[in-house]
Amino acid sequence: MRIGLVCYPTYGGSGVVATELGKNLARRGHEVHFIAYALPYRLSEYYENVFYHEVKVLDYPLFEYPPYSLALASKMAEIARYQNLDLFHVHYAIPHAISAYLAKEMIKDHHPIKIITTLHGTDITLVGKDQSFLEVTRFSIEKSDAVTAVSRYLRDKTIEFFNIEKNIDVIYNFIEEQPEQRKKCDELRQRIAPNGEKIISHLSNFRPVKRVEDVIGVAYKVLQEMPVKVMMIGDGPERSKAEARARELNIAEHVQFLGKQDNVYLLLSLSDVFIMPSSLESFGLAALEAMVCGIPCITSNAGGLVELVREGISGFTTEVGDVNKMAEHTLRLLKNPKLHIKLAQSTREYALANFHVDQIIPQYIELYERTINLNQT
Ligand code: GMT
Repeated sequence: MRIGLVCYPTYGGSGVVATELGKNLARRGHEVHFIAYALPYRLSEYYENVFYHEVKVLDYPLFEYPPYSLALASKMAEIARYQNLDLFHVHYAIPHAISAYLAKEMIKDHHPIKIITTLHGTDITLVGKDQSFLEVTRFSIEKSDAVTAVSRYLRDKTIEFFNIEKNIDVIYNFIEEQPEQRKKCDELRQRIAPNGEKIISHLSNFRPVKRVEDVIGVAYKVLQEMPVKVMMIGDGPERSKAEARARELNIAEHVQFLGKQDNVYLLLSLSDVFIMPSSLESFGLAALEAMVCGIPCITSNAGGLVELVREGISGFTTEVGDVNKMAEHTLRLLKNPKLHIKLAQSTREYALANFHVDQIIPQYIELYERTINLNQT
């Protein structure tokens, strides 16, 4: 198949899923054309069967808001025609699904093409639900030839918010087995925790939904009982507040804000516990990435996280904002090596058994084939 993949190319779960999906499809012999405003950040090398098409928006003084959606639609139509695409697979509904619809309409007489939209979370739960985007989100979902959501939670919320009758397939986020990083880890671990402290980590884009201050709250409570080091990986609008909170609590010397990092698997592999206290999470890819490194996760029970974290097997969940309980679970794991070893193993096994790339990619391929064979609507 020849597939046009559209995504946000910067740091963020939806872009990571789209990029890894594209690379895996290409490895299986499909031709993949990424269409985005910048090179997706996990696509920096050459991959056979993978092509990248950059969307440029004309900068003209009249445009207070340069119309990216239109430039994208135009590029999508061009690539579909000249690269003979079979389908568009757009990640994150806004504005990608409506640009896809426009592109499809533009070329339908000479190059009919199908649209698959994958909903990732905030495109529905925050942005798409906003009055300013509600109608266009509903319309673009209805007009997609197939729609997927990354959890049952997200599927159900989408149907409820938008009163949608169309079928939405649930296809979970996926991971690949990570090579053993022990040697590199030992050296780096020594630098981060020179006195043999345990390491707690968090990885996100530091948006308000991530509740990064709760991670600092957990660290504070844990530090009352034992020495730990905390790695805060990523960057975003809430970072300064979290840094200030760590200073206020007088724990700044134990908390390192590492900013955006490329090799997240290496950093996650160093940790003993991963914390994700989000107020909303349609799936929680970062937690899955920690799991495959054998790191037990303490997360909130928001949204799709309960479909990912299996109590006592891959970690523990708590109510959103229950910092005390999160600290309790963290301490229990950090103070009990037997329990920690058991969970580290079951976490990894559970992640690989349920979310391995070889299980998930065929679900997308099957959906592509089914959608391409649908009668033209
Ligand atoms: O988590 C973010 O803020 C980034 C966001 C995105 O769209 O890039 O992530 C969403 O998609 C990921 C991949 O499907 C999911 O694993 C995340 O749970 C989801 N984030 C939220 O729902 C907040």
